Amino acid sequence: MTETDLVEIKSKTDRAPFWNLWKLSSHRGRQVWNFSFPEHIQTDEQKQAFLKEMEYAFIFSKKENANAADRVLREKHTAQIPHFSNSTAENKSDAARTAFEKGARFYAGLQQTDGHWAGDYGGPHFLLPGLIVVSYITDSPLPLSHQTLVKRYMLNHQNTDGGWGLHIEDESSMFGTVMQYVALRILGMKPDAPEMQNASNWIKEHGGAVSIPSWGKFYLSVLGAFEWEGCNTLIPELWLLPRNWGLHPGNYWCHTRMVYLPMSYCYGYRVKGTVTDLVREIRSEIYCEPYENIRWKKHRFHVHETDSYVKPAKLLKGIYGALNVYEKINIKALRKKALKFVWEYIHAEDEHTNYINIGPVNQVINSLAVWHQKGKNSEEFKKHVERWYDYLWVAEDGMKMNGYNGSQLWDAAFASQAFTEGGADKFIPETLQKAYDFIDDTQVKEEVRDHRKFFRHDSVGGWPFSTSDHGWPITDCTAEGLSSVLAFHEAGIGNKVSFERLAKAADLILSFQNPNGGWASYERQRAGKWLEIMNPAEVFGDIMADYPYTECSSACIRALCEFRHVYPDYRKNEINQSIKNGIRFIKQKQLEDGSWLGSWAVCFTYGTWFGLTALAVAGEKNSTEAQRGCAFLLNKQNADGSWGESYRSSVEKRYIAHNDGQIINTAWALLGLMACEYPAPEAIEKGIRFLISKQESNGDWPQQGISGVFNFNCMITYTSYRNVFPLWALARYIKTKQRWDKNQFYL
Ligand code: LAN
Repeated sequence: MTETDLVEIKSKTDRAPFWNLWKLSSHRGRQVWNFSFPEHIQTDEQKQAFLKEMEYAFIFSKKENANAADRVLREKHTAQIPHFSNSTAENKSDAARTAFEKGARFYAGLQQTDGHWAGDYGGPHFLLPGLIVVSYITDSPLPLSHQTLVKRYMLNHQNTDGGWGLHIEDESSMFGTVMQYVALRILGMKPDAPEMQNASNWIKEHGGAVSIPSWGKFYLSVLGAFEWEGCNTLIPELWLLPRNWGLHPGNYWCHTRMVYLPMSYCYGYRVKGTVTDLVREIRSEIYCEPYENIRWKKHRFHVHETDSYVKPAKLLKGIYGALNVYEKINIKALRKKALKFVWEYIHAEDEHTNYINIGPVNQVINSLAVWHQKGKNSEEFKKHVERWYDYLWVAEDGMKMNGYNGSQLWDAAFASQAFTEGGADKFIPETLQKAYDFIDDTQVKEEVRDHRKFFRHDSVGGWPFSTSDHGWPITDCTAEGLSSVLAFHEAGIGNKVSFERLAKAADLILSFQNPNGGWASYERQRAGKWLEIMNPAEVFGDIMADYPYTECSSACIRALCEFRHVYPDYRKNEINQSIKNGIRFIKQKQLEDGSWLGSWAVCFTYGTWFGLTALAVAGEKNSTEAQRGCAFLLNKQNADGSWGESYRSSVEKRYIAHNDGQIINTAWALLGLMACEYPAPEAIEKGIRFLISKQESNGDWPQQGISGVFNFNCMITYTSYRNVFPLWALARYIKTKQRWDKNQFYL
């Protein structure tokens, strides 16, 4: 099908009736998309024909912009929102106020009945195929309605060269391409379909799937389309090392730990699905030579250059060499003991998180381990499968797998702070009350069982990134949760979160701090940077340990400052000292040019907003560091008042401008400048004018480039950022302008 054919079909199909058959249910943050056929569709043939038609309603062109705008949800929920043209008010604060109110009302329209904001959290291309592979091995296919949209999503995101990247904006890579190819075959695409031909040409022209990175080798091995022999060992015995050895997996970053866990299970048992006819066909389609002739061992370290972000250290090769030898002689009793512990741990993580698991990768691989251990009909496996649906998201580009079970708490906390700062309680009080209730409900209230045994930091008092059922607390999510509750209380909204619970949050934040003053993401840093030489995942950077980050540290410092402001006597000396050490860390992380590198969003505007915010709340607005940070930002402003960074900034760790001004980067830069009360009214007003000019008539903002990132190389969608951050910047501008009008400049 050519591009013009697609456009024609698109305009012929009225999408809304199809989109509306997908309904999102929300309960305490749990988001699940449900589909039902219209009543008149009864027979299997009718259903199949109907799904074919539905697929057309999800055709999406990534040519101009690979980022969908979350329209399936948004159009349904905001259909009633009136459209107004942008304010042409002469008075700048009136224009900003109108834009804020319009934007806040729009965003309020998206709030779910349980108080949270649901949204697209897709982006990576290696998650969904992993699920499809596991659903195939375990003979637990998704419903046909879901399969149709999954297939459509993958086809929509195919690059013109026939491949797929690590994420939606990326150039084609072996990992992305082979994984989508295999998933599409499982979903029924025939190898002679033009899309599949293009994909297999890409794979073959690049030397075949033998050079897929290690995580791809893993998925193909369990499927039976790669041999375990071609994988470096995922030795389960590491779990038996003495706990205080750096190499013990209990010291790894929790995401790496929790992915390695079920991977080591599958490796230990050499889990492999039935080699079906389809698997045999796939074997013959993704390699350049006959499957039987492949010398697997040779390919253990073979990674195509398109995929090689982190080159394996020589030492790693040496260590693997030794471990691979051990693998031949592995001591049975030790292996048995290690696998017993691994299984116990998998089960504990399942229980701790109500089968959601910490993330999308271990959710799926745990499912496989549970299927292997307990069988398809076990309660445990069924509970796993139920949670697959918590990760699936429907947007106008089809069905994707979210990078987490959602960003519920995170989005609610930011929205609440933007709303309270702008005084939105005056016109949407119920929205704020419901957000408060959601945040109240989401705070962790109980410790998980055996948390020390399973290497968990304390949880009580913390906030997770998503839902209370998920429950892993995070440093900065705890901080944003605390800050938002304090902001609500100051605005006179809600009173259910008691002083004791706020103090517990502050306690937890204190306990998360590292000796160097900084905060990592989920835990204190447990291993040094040296552990990166053990990084076996070639596509991700800084994955082995949890390092202190500017963003996490800034959020914690701010929450502690705000807490101290309301409760000055609680653990006074410790909090003062903690803030001081935190600020020292923030200053240390500042780069030569005055900026801060962002690790969890794109990129220097994000990091610098956090760096500046920490300094500002700790009373260092006029420090040289703050001045240098602000000067950096001013230096990067575009002529139209905007800021804009390409995702390549994160990958290359240097400022790379986007072709267009980006709403989200602009908002972050403005928030940073205004947090420091930087006396640059013209620059700030120009930025604000840019934000207002981009606002759509219903109060939404357009979805531009992808804005989230992890491990520096993989991008992830934050659909809420385009609403929440401009709103927050407008709110702050309204206050700033009032000060300026009274001639109250900081300097
Ligand atoms: C997230 C999402 C939230 C994010 C913030 C809270 C925004 C950040 O400030 C700290 C780091 C954190 C918690 C974070 C870490 C990495 C995650 C968990 C993700 C980006 C969501 C998905 C990603 C996870 C690692 C994806 C699975 C891939 C692997 C390499 C395991």
